[in-house]
Amino acid sequence: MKPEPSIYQLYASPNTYSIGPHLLLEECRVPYRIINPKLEPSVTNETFHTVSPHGRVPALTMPNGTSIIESGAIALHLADTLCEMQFSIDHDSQERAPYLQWLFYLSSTLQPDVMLVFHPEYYFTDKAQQSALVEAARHRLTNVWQVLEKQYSTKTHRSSWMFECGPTALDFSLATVLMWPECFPRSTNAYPALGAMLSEISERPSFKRIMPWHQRKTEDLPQRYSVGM
Ligand SMILES: N[C@@H](CCC(=O)N[C@@H](CS)C(=O)NCC(=O)O)C(=O)O
Repeated sequence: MKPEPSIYQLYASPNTYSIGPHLLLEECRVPYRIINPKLEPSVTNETFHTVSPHGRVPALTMPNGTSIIESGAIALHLADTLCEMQFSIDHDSQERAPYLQWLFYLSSTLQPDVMLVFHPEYYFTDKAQQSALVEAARHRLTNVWQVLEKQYSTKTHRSSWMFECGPTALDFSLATVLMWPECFPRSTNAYPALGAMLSEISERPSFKRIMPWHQRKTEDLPQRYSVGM
């Protein structure tokens, strides 16, 4: 089926990197539709693979028909263009550069080792080699979590968010990974500032609305249609 380009359409699967962009669509209260594609390589879905060349989620098709992939880019774009920058940092703010830095840090420094923790089979068929790779990746994540914990615990303002202006695409993107205990070499209690940010996000109506689907407690897709659809 060809997707209708008249509203935001997020290709998403439960409990994946789709959560950050999904939260932002909910927060911004724009009409959107979730498409849950089959991710198995054996399933051919021409439309999905045109939008997402590697067949991965998330991918976003916008009302003007343009599509983008990469959770960080989708979150940044949604935060910049929707809700009057409510979940972004202004281009002329001194905090814009650190905001971009940390968004890229999540994609370029945190994500590669997260992927290794979940998918050692992409690299080795041998189980012992897979375990060693997971162990090594988790060990490398120790440093990353320490850096992020330090950043969230030593800021000069008192809120749980990275930036004083309130929650941004950065917090929503990071919260996704904070919900995956597999990525933590030690108990998540060792990261109280990150935990405080996650618990604040989990109080938000957007989180409560979408997470039952991501946690596979319901089959009902949390999505919002435009009036009359
Ligand atoms: N760098 C991409 C990673 C996307 C990604 O790997 N998504 C996973 C789910 S979290 C996926 O679709 N896996 C299916 C596959 O690789 O076939 C992003 O941040 O969006």
